[in-house]
Amino acid sequence: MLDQIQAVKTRALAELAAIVDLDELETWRIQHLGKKGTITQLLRGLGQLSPADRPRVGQAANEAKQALEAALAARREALEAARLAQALAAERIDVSLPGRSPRLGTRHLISRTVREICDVFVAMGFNVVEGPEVEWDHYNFEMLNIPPDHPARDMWDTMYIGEVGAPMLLRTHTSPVQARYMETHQPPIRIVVPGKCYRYEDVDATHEMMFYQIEGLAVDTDITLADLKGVLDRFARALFGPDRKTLFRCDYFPFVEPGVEMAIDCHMCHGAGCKLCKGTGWLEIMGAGVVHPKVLEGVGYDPAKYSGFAFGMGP
Ligand code: 2NM
Repeated sequence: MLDQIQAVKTRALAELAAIVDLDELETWRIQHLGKKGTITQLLRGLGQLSPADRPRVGQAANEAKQALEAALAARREALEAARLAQALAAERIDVSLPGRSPRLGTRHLISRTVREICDVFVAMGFNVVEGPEVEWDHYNFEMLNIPPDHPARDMWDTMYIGEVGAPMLLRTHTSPVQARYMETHQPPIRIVVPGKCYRYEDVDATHEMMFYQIEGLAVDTDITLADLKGVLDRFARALFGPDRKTLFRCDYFPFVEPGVEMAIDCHMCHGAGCKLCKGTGWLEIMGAGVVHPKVLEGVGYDPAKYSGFAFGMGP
């Protein structure tokens, strides 16, 4: 019996020495020290011994049990320490590593063009002004010399959104902002007005119901068509290159008199005529004109004292 105890102890300790993880360790514990474990079985067998042998064998069995328990505790401590060390090594974070840089977007092509155009006018002393996209018919049309039954209303396919005491709409151009600005400011005025505009359109690859416009307005004493031509010619050369030629032809807009369209010489064929300029050598880039005296009167300016020019283009 003593030999048997010694053999169980030796084998158990040898097995223990080979154990490298905590799950195996638990299996080992159940196998030797559990309810049906080897040592437990030996202790149970003591009852069958003679009273003379029992104390000596009992003591040996208890010593073996304590030796295994002590060895188990030591092994568990060592394995837990090893597991912690491994986890610390694996989860180690180098806080000195550079961060992953976020993917940056870019400014939209239209936004960039709007800014570029506004910057040219800002350099000539204009201020950038913005206003509401939902407007009264009053500011979008009536203040701009376009009364309710005026045939020029056909020029814009207007999206009316209802009546709130008076008809409301989505602005068809940014001109109502100029009207509002003139109502609340006195000349001299130099402003550019970028923003979204809305017209009822058949949507296709090149037409949307929402589009951008940039309009401009200068009002002062002694403003003439020559000022319009000088400023817009300077603008065209700043945006499209110093060699650009400009051409002004008659056009009609109800809020100006005279009205003009401005063209630049085609950058593809340099005026020779090509597909882009439809053989004309010129590209129309904006409408403009001398502000109609009725518009000036409507905002409370004396047309005998003040005059102005205005223009509008799509970015
Ligand atoms: C254009 C063409 C011609 C224009 C006129 C005004 C205002 F409010 F001063 F009367 N703002 N914008 C104007 C004139 C706009 O766009 C093609």
